Amino acid sequence: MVVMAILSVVLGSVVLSMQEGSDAWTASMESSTLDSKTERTLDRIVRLLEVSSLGSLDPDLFDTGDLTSDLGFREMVGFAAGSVQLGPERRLTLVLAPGELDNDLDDNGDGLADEQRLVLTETVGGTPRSIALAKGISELLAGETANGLDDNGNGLVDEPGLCFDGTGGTLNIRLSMEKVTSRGQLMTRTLETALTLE
Ligand SMILES: [Ca+2]
Ligand SMILES: [Ca+2]
Ligand SMILES: [Ca+2]
Ligand SMILES: [Ca+2]
Repeated sequence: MVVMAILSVVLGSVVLSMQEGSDAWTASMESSTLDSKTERTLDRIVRLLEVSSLGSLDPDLFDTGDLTSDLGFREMVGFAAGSVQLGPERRLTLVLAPGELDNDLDDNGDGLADEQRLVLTETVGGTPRSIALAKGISELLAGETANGLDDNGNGLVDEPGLCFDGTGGTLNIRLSMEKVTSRGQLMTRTLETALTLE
């Protein structure tokens, strides 16, 4: 009896520690998946914008305190007759995920409230074509709530989960992405970078 009891305690703790090890492994996998997804998304945005003309951006963006999550831009494709030639109009925008309404609730049942998608639209010959570049972008940048205040102290008020703002010839890009872990916890990653454009 005593041996059985000891054995079951020992086995129980082995099972428990295996379970804990497996949970820790899952959590670290989920964390690094979100890390790389956020990095990839920011990298994709940078690659689109770094070849774009500063003059093709809305100049208001470079006013203090102005920001957008709906950015129009045009790629520099070459030089002709002493001037820069620009490619077709492109636009990066955030749109609510399918099945989501803007109501602070999770309408489509993926565990995220009002999550956004990043969409790239290119207009060639008057015909716009859109593709979704990323899913799971937070409605607001990490640390912000919609209250007219700068809660996360970055100088921007109620900024969206992807936002662009400018200073001089530099475009700041900030991105928060989120997911729900297998244990039901909300996980968020934020990255930012600054691009100097010509
Ligand atoms: Ca919603
Ligand atoms: Ca949702
Ligand atoms: Ca802020
Ligand atoms: Ca706020």
